[in-house]
Amino acid sequence: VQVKPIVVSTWQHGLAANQEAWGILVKHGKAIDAVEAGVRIPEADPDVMTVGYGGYPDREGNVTLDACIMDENQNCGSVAFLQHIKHPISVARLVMDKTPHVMLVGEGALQFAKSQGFQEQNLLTSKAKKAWQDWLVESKYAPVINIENHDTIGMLALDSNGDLSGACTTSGAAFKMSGRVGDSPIIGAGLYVDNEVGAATATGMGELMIKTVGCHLVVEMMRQGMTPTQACKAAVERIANKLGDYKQFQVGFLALSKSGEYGSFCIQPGFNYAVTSKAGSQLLDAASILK
Ligand code: SD4
Repeated sequence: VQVKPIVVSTWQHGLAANQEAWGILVKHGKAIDAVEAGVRIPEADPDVMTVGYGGYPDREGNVTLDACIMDENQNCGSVAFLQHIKHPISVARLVMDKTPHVMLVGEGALQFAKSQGFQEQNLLTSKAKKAWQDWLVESKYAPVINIENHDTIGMLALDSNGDLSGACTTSGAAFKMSGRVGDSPIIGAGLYVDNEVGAATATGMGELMIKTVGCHLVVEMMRQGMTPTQACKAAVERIANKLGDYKQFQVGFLALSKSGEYGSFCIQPGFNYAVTSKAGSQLLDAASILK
């Protein structure tokens, strides 16, 4: 059975994002173009409160965005702590395509975006502002993350040429400390692609993915012969065994192999992911440690 092209992405909002990516893949477009176009859908959607426009702000009320992208040649681009720009993934793409660097952050990332023609805009919707004001009533300044607020989109695609790429974009943990950067813009933590082996992306409490370089770990486990599901499970177990009381947290990994096999694993039940191929689209529940 010919599995390629295929695209997978995290959470329910992945369905609409995959649809956009699929429009490119089905016309024999490149995986890198598909993943960029795909994740722009939730970035622009004000009802997706954890990515791009409409994302929850930090505890000062500022929406700060993290994103990265990686192609089949190990090229990558990333932005972190970027404000006022609706499509951080496209800025990350231009960091990859047009600069000698991998990461730009904060004011420098914003200046670069503006130099490339991106317009500054207010990303804080009234709905997100209200949620922040509600949070402020009890504001606890401990860096604790609600599992409900972990809805980053990570997308992985295998194109008809057999090439893999990935993209990841988020407004990060809701009501995070100002300046906090999660795993999503960190190559190897929130996203990793190796065109010989496979690709992985992550969602959940980013600090845990950074501490384990989680997505790189998943890809390297696949290199050693694990299936995508086995590799995701091994990475989740690494986190669970080493990093404290895992029952308090959610992390989920999603992986796609060079042959088009996909799999996922998480700590808490409730993480789902979207798969789109010639067979159609479906939303699947990830297997979890806790039941
Ligand atoms: C972060 N991993 O900033 C992101 C949040 C997330 O689904 O995944 N949300 O830690």
